[in-house]
Amino acid sequence: TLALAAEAKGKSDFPRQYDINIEYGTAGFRSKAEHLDHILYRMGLLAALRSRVKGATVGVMITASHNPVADNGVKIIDPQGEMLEIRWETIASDLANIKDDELSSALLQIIKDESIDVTKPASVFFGRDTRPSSEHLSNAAVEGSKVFQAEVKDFGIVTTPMVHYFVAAHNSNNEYGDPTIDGYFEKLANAFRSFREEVVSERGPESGNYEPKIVADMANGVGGPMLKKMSELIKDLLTIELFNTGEGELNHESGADYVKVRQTLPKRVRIKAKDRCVSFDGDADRIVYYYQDQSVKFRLLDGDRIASLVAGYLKSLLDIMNIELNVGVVQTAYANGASTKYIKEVLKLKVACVPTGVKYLHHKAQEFDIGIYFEANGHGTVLFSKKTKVLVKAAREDKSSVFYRLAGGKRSAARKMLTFIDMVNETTGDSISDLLIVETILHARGWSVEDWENCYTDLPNRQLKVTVQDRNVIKVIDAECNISEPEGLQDDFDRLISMFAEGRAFVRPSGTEDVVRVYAESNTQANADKLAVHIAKLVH
Ligand code: NG1
Ligand code: ZN
Repeated sequence: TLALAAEAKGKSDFPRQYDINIEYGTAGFRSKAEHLDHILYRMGLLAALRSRVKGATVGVMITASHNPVADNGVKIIDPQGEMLEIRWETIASDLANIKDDELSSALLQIIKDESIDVTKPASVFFGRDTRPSSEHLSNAAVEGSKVFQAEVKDFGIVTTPMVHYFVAAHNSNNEYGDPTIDGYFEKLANAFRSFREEVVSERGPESGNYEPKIVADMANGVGGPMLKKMSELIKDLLTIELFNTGEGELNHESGADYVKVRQTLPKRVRIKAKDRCVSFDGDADRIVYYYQDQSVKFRLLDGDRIASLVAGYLKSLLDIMNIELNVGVVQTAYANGASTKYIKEVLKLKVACVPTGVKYLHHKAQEFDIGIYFEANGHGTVLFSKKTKVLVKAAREDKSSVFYRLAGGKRSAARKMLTFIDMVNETTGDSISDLLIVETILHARGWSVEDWENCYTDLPNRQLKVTVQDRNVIKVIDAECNISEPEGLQDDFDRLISMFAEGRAFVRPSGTEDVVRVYAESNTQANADKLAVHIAKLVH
């Protein structure tokens, strides 16, 4: 009867009006907002089933991240705050694309296939970004979950990583943190403060080249109000000057994606040379750093830089503690070749390369004791295994008197590492958490943004988008570094690439937009641009 009721309500209130096929992609469903009513309703239904399968709370986030304001999207968050299991992505896509009068039978089929006991309780957390369409779409999803008798908690306008956090914290019986908006801010702010106190008690208030001030572009998204809240909690430690906080159009000429892809300053920010700047994306799960040097040249410090900074610092703490762990950095083909080289050759850490999409990075990072994953676009976080947490806790209690001084340093490094872990949103990339992490490390190192940049020199690179008839005729292999279809195209690429010094290039169909993405890098910007244009022509 539940399935029949769901079908009736779907037909009457959230009919499938557009005969467009839509797939659960890199980050859930993304489309024009007006095409999504029935998708959201059905995802509300599905989330309630998913919750019953797992016997735990799941999350639903309504956002299209960095995409234009007219778009929207939805993704389901699994109980530990991770992305929906890949097998269920197919279930979600199938449910999204059926006709209205097939809904009841499709739901019954899922219930049967997954042996779901519909009499069991279900619980779903909701969050949404600031898009004008988000409230309506969120209501559609809430309706779906309610029809399937789930207990619903709507957090309203929050960042994507906050919803991941709420779900994980709630399902951990609050061990991971308090599953509330205040709980989230307190956890991160307290860790930021404790870390600072540890460093200051060790070496005094002196902080070298580090300036406790940043300029922040919020892309007119949810980051605006949320970072403002964080900034009030830590204002004695860090001054944050906020721009694009919601007065203008979402993601328009601003935000992490705009800055990263165009390699330029966002509009409507006021900065001076050498100011340390950040941009968030629309739902605040990405962050990039940048500054303008003395010659007014734009300098970007992207996700690869953050990964190398974090990896280098955590390794230095492990060295002090004298703990051997399997530490690795997970990247995608978009990672700048210079960063990969630096991590392997200077930091002497492992690097793994996986296909685009947080789920792949996250899973791979779980294979390490400390797995640092970042997409070049600034989405990433750090994962710590149980073993790591146990060993570091033991190091904190090390009272060996023979090497008392040594043990003191070890204990302090262990305290720092544990506080650091508290500052990290281990469920997914989180602009606010990542910002606190970077600021903490720069302060601990006594580094300016230029000192940070001096670790290595990026290879000039260029990204382009190409519109083609059907982007899915391109089939990629080797973590998207090569293509297998259309046949022969990779050979053409290889011939072209070999003509460019330090040349590297690849293409892949986007999972969130109807385009083929082109990436190229080479020894000079002119060469990178040229290589990208030539590759784009071959795809066209
Ligand atoms: P697609 O459109 O599949 O390239 C983009 C980003 C991903 C990820 C998703 C989700 C690039 C090149 N791609 O995916 O890394 O962040 O959006 O938002 O930045
Ligand atoms: Zn995002």
